[in-house]
Amino acid sequence: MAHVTRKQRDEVIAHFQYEGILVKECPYGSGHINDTYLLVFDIADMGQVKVILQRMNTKTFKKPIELMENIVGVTSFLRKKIIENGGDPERETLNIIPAVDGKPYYVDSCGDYWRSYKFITNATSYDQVENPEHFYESGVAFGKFQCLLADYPADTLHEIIEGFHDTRARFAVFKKAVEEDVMGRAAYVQKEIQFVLEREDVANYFSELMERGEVPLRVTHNDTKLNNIMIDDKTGKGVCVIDLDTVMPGLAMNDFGDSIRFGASTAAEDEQDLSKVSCSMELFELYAKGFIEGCGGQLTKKEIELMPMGAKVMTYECGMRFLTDYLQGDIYFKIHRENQNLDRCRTQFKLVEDMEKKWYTMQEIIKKYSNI
Ligand code: ADP
Ligand code: GN1
Ligand code: MG
Repeated sequence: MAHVTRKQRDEVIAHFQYEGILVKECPYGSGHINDTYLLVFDIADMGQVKVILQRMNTKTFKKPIELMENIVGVTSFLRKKIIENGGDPERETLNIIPAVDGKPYYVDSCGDYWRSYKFITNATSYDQVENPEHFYESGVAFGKFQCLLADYPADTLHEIIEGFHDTRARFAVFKKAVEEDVMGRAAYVQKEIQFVLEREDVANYFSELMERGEVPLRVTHNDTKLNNIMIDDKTGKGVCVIDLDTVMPGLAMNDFGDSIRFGASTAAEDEQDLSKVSCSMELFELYAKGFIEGCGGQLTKKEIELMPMGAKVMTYECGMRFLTDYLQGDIYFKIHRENQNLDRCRTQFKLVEDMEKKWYTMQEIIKKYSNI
């Protein structure tokens, strides 16, 4: 998408229901998809108030109006439940700030779609685990999120990205990207390509189980990385699950697995020194305990048993997506340096290999928690 200009941002800011004087504005966060800004307003009597402003990525989210319908639906549903449970709806779910015309988004004169949220204060989103307790708490919160949405009317949700975690379909897209090789990069990444091809069974695993009706579809988050949750600075608890773009019917094991892929890694997602990358069994166990507890008894025995597989499938899928994007010329995930998607792919494959080595341990850990 084209670079956001100053003039464009001024126009956008004037079209949301903001109060006070704008005193600060800067790019914010480390998401790979949307363009996120932090705005600070000075409001008489209230002091400084922060908000999040985002340009939605319409290359990724081709139906932004439907996307916002999903987010309005999910956040108002969560808001009701949070109030019923005596929680604070201003902090425990995203709060949309409407545009001046009352819509939950604004379309600017360039045709870009924007939305805005209240900033969740006194909380942090982490790119890597700094305190293991936070990771456990993020598991509890992502588990609870799924549990709260258990009776959400799934048929009212638009499928925002078709086949988002259909790993088998992503495998087919990957093979096509290798064949087309539009950037002439395939020759340099033969090892990585082979890594994917040798594991076609991993790509097919959940699709086959679903076809056999062995696991239920639930309303899931589908992008449960640690930086998509706000951890309360005081209590260390997961106060709010954010980045709701991909809330869709999905598999519990994938929500579990995507958190492991990102948070249980001992290194950053784009670490270049692969000797630093492994899947920590301590973090795996902490997260498993938190997630299973957070789900409050709703998971079936089979879903719990398949959690190690969720971790492997999500890590393999994500690595394959990074490699596909590298082959296609970095058109999906934002990059900040050359070969960043290739580096990201390599960390994922290192993690998959490490999980393969630790498979027995992962299964033993999950067994311990299968009766909570
Ligand atoms: P992306 O889809 O690009 O990952 P996110 O919605 O996750 O976009 O936002 C990017 C980052 O912005 C998050 O990781 C988080 O750090 C920050 N962020 C988003 N929404 C809020 C919010 N309501 N309050 C505080 N920080 C937020
Ligand atoms: C993207 O939006 P963000 O940065 O939280 C991606 C996820 C990937 C993740 C890899 C909509 O997440 O699927 O797992 O990058 N989101 C989308 O870090 O594709
Ligand atoms: Mg995000």
